[in-house]
Amino acid sequence: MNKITNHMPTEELQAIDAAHHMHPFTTNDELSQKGARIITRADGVTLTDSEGNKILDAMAGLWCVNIGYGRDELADVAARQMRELPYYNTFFMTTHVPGIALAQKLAELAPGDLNHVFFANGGSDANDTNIRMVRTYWAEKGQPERDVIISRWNAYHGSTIGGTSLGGMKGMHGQGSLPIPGIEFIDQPHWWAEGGDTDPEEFGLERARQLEAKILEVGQDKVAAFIAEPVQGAGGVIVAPDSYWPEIQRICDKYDILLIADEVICGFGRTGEWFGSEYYDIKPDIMTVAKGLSSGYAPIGASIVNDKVAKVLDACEFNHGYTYSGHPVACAVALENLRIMEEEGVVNHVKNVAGPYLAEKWHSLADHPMVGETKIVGLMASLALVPEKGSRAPFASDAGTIGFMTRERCFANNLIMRHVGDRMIIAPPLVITTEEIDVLIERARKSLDEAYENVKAAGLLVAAS
Ligand code: PXG
Repeated sequence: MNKITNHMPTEELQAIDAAHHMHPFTTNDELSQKGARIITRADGVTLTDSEGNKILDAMAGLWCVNIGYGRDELADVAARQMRELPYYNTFFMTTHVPGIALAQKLAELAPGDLNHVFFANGGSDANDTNIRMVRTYWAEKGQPERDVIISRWNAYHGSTIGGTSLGGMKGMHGQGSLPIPGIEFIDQPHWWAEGGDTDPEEFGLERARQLEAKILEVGQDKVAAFIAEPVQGAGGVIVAPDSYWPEIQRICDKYDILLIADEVICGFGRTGEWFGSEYYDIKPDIMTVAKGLSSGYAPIGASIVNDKVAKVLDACEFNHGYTYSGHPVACAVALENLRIMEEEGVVNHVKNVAGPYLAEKWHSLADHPMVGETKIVGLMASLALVPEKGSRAPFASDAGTIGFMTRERCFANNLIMRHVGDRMIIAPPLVITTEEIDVLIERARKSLDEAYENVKAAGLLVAAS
């Protein structure tokens, strides 16, 4: 068998990929017809594909390459750690230096008394850990019937059985007989799509109070926890009205419900604060982290737990763990990533430089004839595509048709901007410069213009009645 290299012709690589590689969230038969785009290298915010195209990655991979591609320091640390101690576990009364150091660093960075770290391999399995943690917490406190976790429709919490169950994506629940028992859902605070005639702040309160209603419906003595992303990422960068989070916090406090903040996307600077919980001034009992923890250079996730919950869990044997919980190489890489973020002031760059600059440019797209609202928090942003300026009516076509057409123009213009339904989203590397933001916006506008022409030509610029 020939060795597969970057130098093989694209079609050959695509054919082998199609024959053997099953892609996530993909209709693989369709992909094999089209051929996957092959990314061969990357540097800073720029990807290079097998045809030599230079693409601005405004999604930071999958919301994770926060310090940008091509940082040799991380490669060096990984190589050094692999030579010194490539693997040892943290079960059975052992530990190792990278695990100790990263746990301490996370306790220092995380707000309040979130001082205890349980490692996982990514966000999905960290959320599985959280399900077992909160249920074990209540069981240990003598309330084992307190096992219901409340989540939100259109949330994303991962792809494992637990992550999918916690997530509110109905298309995912349909595959695999999910959710598991004991998960309940309330509506998302998505004013643009679901707010009707209500004032946004009133709507935010109404959606938060659904949590209270759900607790009372299920019974306070049955509810273990509420889980939510500070800003819904994969759901379409949905930013809740300002009234929402304070009310959620009030309700969690009032009913003594554990609050799990899923910071897999919002954590590590994405919002311009270290954590989305700080941006919204919420006080979670557990935070889920992954992605930006290592800037995607190594797979790692964690549950960061406060003193109250850790005190109970530490007193029992928590029969849970992954072979690679606290993998030394992933821990070493994450530590180096955090060191660079601190040394280079990356969070400050998001808050005071790149964030405000992108916000101004992003909002300027609102004058486009096919753009409804524009939303941005830190360096995560979304815009609603609309058939009729000045109205929140969706397109008559199947949801996602126009978003997909727009994304295709972005691809053609060497910009990775994603669509969720008919909403376009970006989350670029946090180190993006103002010059690179100019290029991003220029390509986004060009792609919107071209998509608009295509949509008109196809007779699809029609609102649903
Ligand atoms: N929680 C949140 C909030 C996430 O965004 C996960 C958990 C799961 O993490 P892992 O590391 O197990 O994937 C995520 C992941 C997309 C997309 O298309 C988003 C994610 C993953 C894959 C695709 O937006 N988020």
